[in-house]
Amino acid sequence: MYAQMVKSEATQEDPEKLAAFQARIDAGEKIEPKDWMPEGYRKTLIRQIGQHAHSEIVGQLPEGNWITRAPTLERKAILLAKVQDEAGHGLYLYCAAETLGVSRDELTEMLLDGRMKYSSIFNYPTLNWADMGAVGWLVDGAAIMNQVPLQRTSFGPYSRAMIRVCKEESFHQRQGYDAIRKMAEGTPAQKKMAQDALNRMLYPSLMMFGPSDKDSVHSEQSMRWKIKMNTNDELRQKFVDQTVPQAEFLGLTIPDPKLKWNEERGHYDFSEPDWNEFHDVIRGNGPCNTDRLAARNKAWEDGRWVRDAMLAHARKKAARKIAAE
Ligand code: BYC
Repeated sequence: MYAQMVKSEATQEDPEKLAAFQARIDAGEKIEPKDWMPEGYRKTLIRQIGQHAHSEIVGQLPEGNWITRAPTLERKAILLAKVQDEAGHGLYLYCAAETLGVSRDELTEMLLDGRMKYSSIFNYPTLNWADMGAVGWLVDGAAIMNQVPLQRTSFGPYSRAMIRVCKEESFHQRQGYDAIRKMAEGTPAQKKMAQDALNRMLYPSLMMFGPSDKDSVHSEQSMRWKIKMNTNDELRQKFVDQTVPQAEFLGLTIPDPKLKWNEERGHYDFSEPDWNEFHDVIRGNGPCNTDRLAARNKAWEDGRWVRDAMLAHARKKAARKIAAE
């Protein structure tokens, strides 16, 4: 429906303006907030950037859950810094979305009442310390795989936000790999925990790339506009190809009996994710959807007095300034 709406808006827009806009995109120019843009382009960006920002914010919850239980002071400090970085990523992205004419409060309200999505991965629980390693290694690994090409996305503020996010995210991925490596090289019980975390996290991480290309609603138009630089399946394949040798180095087994190097394709063959599970999770029925939204709603309500106080202060300050003039 959304894709149809974007298309029908495009047909009502001035064809000359649309052609000139597409020519700028094709020439690799960046589109800036004050430039003319098709309404569908603006809406698609608000959806994707907003969803991405929400993912960063909700994504703090599964890891935040382990800060007080980190096994050493060093791991605690690293995890704390990482979770704070995710909050920062959310803010860069909300700022980029705001340049398109939507406020952060509006976006937040759409997240809280379920009108906007966030990444499916954050609806899975983090059960033990090995999961912290797996999140950094696999979840941040999948996120970077998606975000590195987005540094070249056509919308200037989004592209610039991605450049900063990717710098920090590569540290996140490495800290995760280091944490899981310690477990994989530890006692048999620790190695078992690392394998179990990989078993549970791999497929939800593969789902982060979105539905298969044949079912992706937005890919075609978004790629034409360079809002997306690759298809979902291209990035998923790249991620599998990168992850297999990393798992081998750890002495862990990829939980897929069909995994096999395909000489002809020059890629690994692997089993498709369970798309029923994926759709179920994005419809709100994953293991943690209710908890995640309840936590974000509570944080929003708990922070209301701070927002009210700051607004009251800003209004008083403005009134004093006017009175003094
Ligand atoms: N989860 O047409 P498609 C992080 C939805 S956070 C939920 O292929 P599109 C981190 C999609 O929205 C990293 N929903 O869509 C943070 C659409 O539904 P609507 C987050 C999904 O947009 C903290 C429908 O399915 N990264 O790194 O062309 C701690 C059809 O899909 C998902 C980003 O957000 C999903 N996995 O492509 C640690 C990257 N997949 O909106 C780490 C930016 C699809 O029509 N986003 N849907 O109702 C993108 O690159 C694209 O939006 C996607 C999907 C590749 C995700």
